[in-house]
Amino acid sequence: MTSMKILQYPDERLHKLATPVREVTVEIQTLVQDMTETMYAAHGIGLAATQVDVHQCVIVIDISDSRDALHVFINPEIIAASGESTCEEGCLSVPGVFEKVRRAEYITVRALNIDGDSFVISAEGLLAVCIQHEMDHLLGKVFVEYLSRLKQLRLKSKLKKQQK
Ligand code: K1U
Ligand code: ZN
Repeated sequence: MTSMKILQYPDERLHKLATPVREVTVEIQTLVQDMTETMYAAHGIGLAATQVDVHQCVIVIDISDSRDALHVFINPEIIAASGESTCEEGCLSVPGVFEKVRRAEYITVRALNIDGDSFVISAEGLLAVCIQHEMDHLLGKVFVEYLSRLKQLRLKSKLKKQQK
């Protein structure tokens, strides 16, 4: 089993922009497997490649209690979005911090699966929230950046002290 190291906010590498995957190779499939194992080992419901310092557009998500309903999104694109909902979010890169974030309620996403085939999925609820949260990671954005400047500053200094 390969568990990868998850970058911790405010690590600058969390702000790198991920590049699209050109071809779903064996290396990408191995990355998906390692990310999945890392997400399960950390008890998360999602993980973006950015969080393991790989800056390619790859996401894994499993919101099921049984941990057997894996979604893999390679080069995800939101092709439709509607509504608004606010949900409390957490992040494996910002442990112990939970904050409400407003996002689209319904989304439709196009992506490649682990075999490199294109698929489209409509999502709502926690799955929609998680996809948007992970897609933000690919853009170098961490959910705490939705908070006020003051809250972000306080959080950064608290986490920097904890990491020393
Ligand atoms: O670090 C991550 O990107 C994964 C993150 C995904 C996420 C959780 C909740 C809302 C949006 C995105 C986590 O898995 S955080 C840990 C967790 O298991 C969890 C936290 C809050 C609610 C449900 C699960
Ligand atoms: Zn996160």
